[in-house]
Amino acid sequence: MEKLFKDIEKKSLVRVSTAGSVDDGKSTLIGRLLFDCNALMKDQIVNLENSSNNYGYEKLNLAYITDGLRSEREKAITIDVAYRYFSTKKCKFILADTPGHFEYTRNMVTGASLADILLLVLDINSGITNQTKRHLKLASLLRISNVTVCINKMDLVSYDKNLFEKISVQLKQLAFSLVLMQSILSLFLH
Ligand SMILES: Nc1nc2c(ncn2[C@@H]2O[C@H](COP(=O)(O)OP(=O)(O)OP(=O)(O)O)[C@@H](O)[C@H]2O)c(=O)[nH]1
Ligand SMILES: [Mg+2]
Repeated sequence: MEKLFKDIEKKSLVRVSTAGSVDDGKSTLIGRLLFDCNALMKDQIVNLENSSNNYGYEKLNLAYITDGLRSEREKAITIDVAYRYFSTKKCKFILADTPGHFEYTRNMVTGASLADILLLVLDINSGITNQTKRHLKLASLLRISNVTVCINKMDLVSYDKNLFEKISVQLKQLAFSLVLMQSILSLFLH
C-alpha cells in the first residue's frame, strides 16, 4: 500500500478542463473517454445504465458520467463543474467538465482557472460561436497555453474533410489574434 502511494506521488499532475459552447458535446466526450479507457468503476456503469434508462434514453447517455445533478439531467445541460480523476503510468489527471451555457460562464472559469490544458470542443455544425470565442478569450486571460481543439459531431456532416479544414483555419486565425491580445495585455499589466 505504501509503495502504491509513493508511486502515485511520483507521477506528475496534469489538470485538464473542457470548454466550448453549450451542447457542443463536452460531457459526452469526457464520458466516452472515461468509458472507453475502462476508467469507470462497476457501480458507476450500473448507475449510468439506470439513470440513462430512467430519463428515457435507449442507449447510455455518456454525459451523465459528469452531469450528475437532477437539474442538469432535467435541462440536459451542464450547470456545475464536475471533476473526474484518472491516471496513466506517468501522469495523474484531474478532468474538469465545465458548462457551455452563457449563463454559467463563471463556472467555466472556476473549472479552467487551474488548468494546464484546455480541451475546447466545437460542434462542426455550429462552427465558431460567440461562446467559443468567449471561452478562448478567457483561456487566454487565464494564461492557459495548451489548447487542444476537438471538432465534434463529424458524423452529422458525413466526416466532411473540407469543412473540417475550413474550421481549423478559422480557429488558427482566432488563436493567433488572441496571442496578440495577450501580449498587449501583458504590456499593460507589467
Ligand atoms: N451526433 C452526435 N451527437 C453528439 C456527439 N457528441 C455529443 N452529441 C450530442 O449532443 C448533445 C449535447 O451533448 P453534451 O455532451 O451534453 O454537450 P455539452 O457540450 O456537454 O453541453 P453543455 O455542458 O450543456 O454545454 C447530446 O444530445 C449528445 O448526445 C457526436 O459526436 N455526434
Ligand atoms: Mg456538458
